[in-house]
Amino acid sequence: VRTPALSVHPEVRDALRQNAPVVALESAVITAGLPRTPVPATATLKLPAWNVLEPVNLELARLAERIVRANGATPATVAMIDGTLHIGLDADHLDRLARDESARKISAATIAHAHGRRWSAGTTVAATLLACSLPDERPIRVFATGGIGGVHCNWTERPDISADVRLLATTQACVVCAGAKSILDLPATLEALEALGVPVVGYQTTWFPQFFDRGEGELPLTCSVQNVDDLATLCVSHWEDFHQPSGVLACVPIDAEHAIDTRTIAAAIARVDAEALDAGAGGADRTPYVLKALVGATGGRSLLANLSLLSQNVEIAAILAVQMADRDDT
Ligand code: PSU
Ligand code: MN
Repeated sequence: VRTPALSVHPEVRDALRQNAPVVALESAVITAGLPRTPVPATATLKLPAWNVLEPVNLELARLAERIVRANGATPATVAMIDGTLHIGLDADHLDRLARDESARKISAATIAHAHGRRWSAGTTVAATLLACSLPDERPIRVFATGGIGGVHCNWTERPDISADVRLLATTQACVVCAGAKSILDLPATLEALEALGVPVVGYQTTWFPQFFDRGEGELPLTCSVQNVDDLATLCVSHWEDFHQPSGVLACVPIDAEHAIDTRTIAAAIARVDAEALDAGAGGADRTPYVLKALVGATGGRSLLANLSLLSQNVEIAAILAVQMADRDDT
């Protein structure tokens, strides 16, 4: 029997059919972005119903779904389970994926191969965006993540550009993030997005947020909105008025309390990134390696920052999805 390529969770399917709000969630953060172990220090974040005894990656995945629901939308966590691309996971899938040491990371270029091999894997922003367009009912228009992939540093010597950029250019979805990941060439990433027609919109900021850092005074943005209502208006105009095939990148700066000044971690980031390449962790393995090493190098602060910005982005994405669904009714 052939493994089905796609499985849309009945709850997600119903929500899509009824034009009810749905938020897509990526899962590379579950399989490769966060510790697969409990971390007692995460208790200080006082996240709702957070269980410090459970692995951080699993708790974050559960928390993201709770936040989406609490705001009146349906979560659609995307992941590959035994070769089938799932849009919406049940509790058992989520549990298995988070605990699976052999789970991989898949992007646009590797998804069909992983399907053929019946692998389980977390999906990057690229692969999750791909999934957003697949349901027969209607596409998913809102998606929350931590940071997107982009153009890596030293791209002139060693080109490394995430497929996230290409899928952002070709998918009509609003990706709510805290900027691009901290190890990238951010000016080059912004230029690539501009060239491809992806609006980069600051949420209550005129600066490009830099993941751990709020980015104030660094890279100016031409587009900014003060509230979710204006963000929804911009998205709808981008797609409906101007028929743009591209996504919208909504950038929410990390909260000031958990922000880490780029200058204090730039050296650590450069060091662990060089280490990653020396250790042969190139390609898709590069981010997971760097993020893990960075938690050690910052005494755990980068982990708290990551969890804080993720939950914030998910909340804004859920509110956005609800607003966009309300407009569809009219
Ligand atoms: N940013 C982070 N942590 C991550 C990622 C981004 O701070 O784990 C993941 C996202 O899933 C993103 C992916 O889509 O890394 C990009 O990977 P690559 O550069 O291999 O395309
Ligand atoms: Mn890459």
